Amino acid sequence: MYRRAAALTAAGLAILGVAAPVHAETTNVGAAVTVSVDSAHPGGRLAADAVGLSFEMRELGIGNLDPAKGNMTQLMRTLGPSNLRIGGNTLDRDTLWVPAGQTPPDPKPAWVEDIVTPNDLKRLRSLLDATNWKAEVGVNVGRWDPALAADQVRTMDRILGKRLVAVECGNEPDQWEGKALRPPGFAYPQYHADWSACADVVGHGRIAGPDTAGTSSSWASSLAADEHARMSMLTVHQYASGPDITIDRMLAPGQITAQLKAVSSNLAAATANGLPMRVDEANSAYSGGVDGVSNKYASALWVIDYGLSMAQAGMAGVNIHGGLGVCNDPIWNGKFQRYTPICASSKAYELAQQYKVMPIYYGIWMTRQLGSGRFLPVTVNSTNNISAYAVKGNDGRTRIAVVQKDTAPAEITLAVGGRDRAASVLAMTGTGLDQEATTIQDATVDAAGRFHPVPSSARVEAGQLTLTVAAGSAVVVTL
Ligand code: BDP
Repeated sequence: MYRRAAALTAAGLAILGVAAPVHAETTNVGAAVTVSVDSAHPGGRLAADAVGLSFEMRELGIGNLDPAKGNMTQLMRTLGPSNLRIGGNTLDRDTLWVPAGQTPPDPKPAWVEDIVTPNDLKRLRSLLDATNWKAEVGVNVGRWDPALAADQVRTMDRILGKRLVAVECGNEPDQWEGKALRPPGFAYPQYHADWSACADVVGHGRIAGPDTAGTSSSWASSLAADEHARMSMLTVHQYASGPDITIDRMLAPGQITAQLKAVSSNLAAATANGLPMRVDEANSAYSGGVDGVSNKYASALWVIDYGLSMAQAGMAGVNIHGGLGVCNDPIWNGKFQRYTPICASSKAYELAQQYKVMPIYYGIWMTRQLGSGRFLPVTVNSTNNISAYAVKGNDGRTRIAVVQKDTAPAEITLAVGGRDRAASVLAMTGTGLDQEATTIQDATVDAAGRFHPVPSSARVEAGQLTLTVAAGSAVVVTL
């Protein structure tokens, strides 16, 4: 397994542009890399909520996402306002909606594991208000009950109000047949009929779907063509790979290209039908993630590339999926969610909703530092495994992210043009791609969920800024 070749100094990098001495660790710096930013041709938008979170419906049913407890509120504030999607397998398989004033059936149907009530939505509303996030919430269509669905939607409108950006009609319908939620032969026409029944209840203009497990599923492009007038967003799910993923494969240059290719047909269908699109459930590996990969530092590098590449390709956003159980333990029904950005270090902490963050959380945080604006074309002049993104912010600042996945540090010159000016730099580093330790500017998220890494200063001179970027690291430069 690859290890970072050189330890970092406190600042995390040497800013050669201000004639800082090249420190010892940079002596094995590889070939020079130039990243050229074309400020004259702004392209597609980076939305402020482009990289959000996704959780299972069960988290509502078991009392999680509670702003009155623990540090979830602060962990969401630390990321900054975004999109919280609530659905997943537990939506259709396990979750029963129980209307206000009613008690759960006794005995409960055998399939019911979790019960969601209006009180759970009130708690969610408080969390969304406290953090300034918005939510997409699912309705159980796998086990369809029109009266319950209508009550849930009315209640969501009343309680979540403007915080509800979209309703999902069921999770991963393309797997319902395999999960025995539908009879053999369940195909798009049958699904379309089920979806229409849900849409009749939800109402027009704010349905996100179809939330297919198949990233390239034709059900998504068919639904966009058939139902765009009743939809607000096209959604599919995407995991970088399955249980066979390795760090090397996750960070290989072809990985993101393959993920972009997998969404391309549905993204084109969304665009052709005037719908924005989100990958509203995403992570490194389905079936709960892979120990040693999904829960290690390498995942933080992958998610920066993933989130920014998807947005640059025209996706409205992605939601990184997780579960609020004990880190690296089975979370529900014996299933792991090793890819989770947020989890508890013990059962006691889980119950107190006092969480720690995993490496991928830091990667999400880095993507969030690019803010909102328009992507600028970037050319990376190198054969190294380095990627770069630039955004002209709505605030006028230019922000550049560089993800350095090589095994040696690199001297990277950012050719940004323009007058001499100050810049600031945030560097994310780890002790090894296969280790958990992750820091940004040597800082970590504290127990309260607060995070205030202090940027390094740098300077653009003669249109250029040169950084020595550690092996296996990422930087965000703000001009
Ligand atoms: C997705 C499901 C989600 C699971 C995930 C996984 O929507 O509930 O947690 O797979 O397999 O398909 O980890």
